[in-house]
Amino acid sequence: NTAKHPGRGAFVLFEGVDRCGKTTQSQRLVQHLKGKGVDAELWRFPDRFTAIGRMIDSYLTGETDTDDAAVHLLFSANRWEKREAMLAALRAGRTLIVDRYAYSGAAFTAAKNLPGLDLEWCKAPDKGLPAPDAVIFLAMTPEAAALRGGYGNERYEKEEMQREVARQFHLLADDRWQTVDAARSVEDVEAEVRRIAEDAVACCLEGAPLRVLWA
Ligand code: 2DT
Repeated sequence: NTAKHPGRGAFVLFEGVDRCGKTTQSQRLVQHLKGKGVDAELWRFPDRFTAIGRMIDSYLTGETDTDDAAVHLLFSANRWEKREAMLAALRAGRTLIVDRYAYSGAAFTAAKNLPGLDLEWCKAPDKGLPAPDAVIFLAMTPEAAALRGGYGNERYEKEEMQREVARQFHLLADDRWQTVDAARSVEDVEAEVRRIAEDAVACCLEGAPLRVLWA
């Protein structure tokens, strides 16, 4: 009985290297879904507006230097502190379109190639967080991304780092992962994004269970 059990919202995640179009596509997707009557909301990680998020922001802008392991755990804690609100929104039937999450968390730290901080170590603190129903990986080479107006001034916005991040992302691809060629027009990418998101919304309405990372 759909009236009594309206189903839950979907958790649709965008991942990809810097400048691949995540922010544009996630914003457009929310507008599109709303236009179709879906209760949809845009979230992004890091959420720089919590106390933990302000520490992360100050690290990213270069204002402070933080130990790599410690800052990795801050990024993870920044997801854990949003977990209850995320679960409540999904249960209330709200679809969350999320710009970066634990896949960025693992890929960026692992990309530093530091002793002890391998991909398994990087994934560990996020184990048990709500898992996305679909990961839309906007695939683009760091070279092509760099041509899109260049990188900004934040800590990780360098081509060499982005190349290593892309390599780590490929190691993280799982059964939720859908690769979308992002080196096309905004409209072409958007058409594919809409199809993936609408599928996820439909599955969740029908009661697809919410999973946890990294299962
Ligand atoms: P934005 O440019 O999207 O605000 O990202 N990052 C992100 C990590 O290193 N770990 C994480 O867990 C997350 C979510 C990616 C800011 C930068 O922070 C990186 C780019």
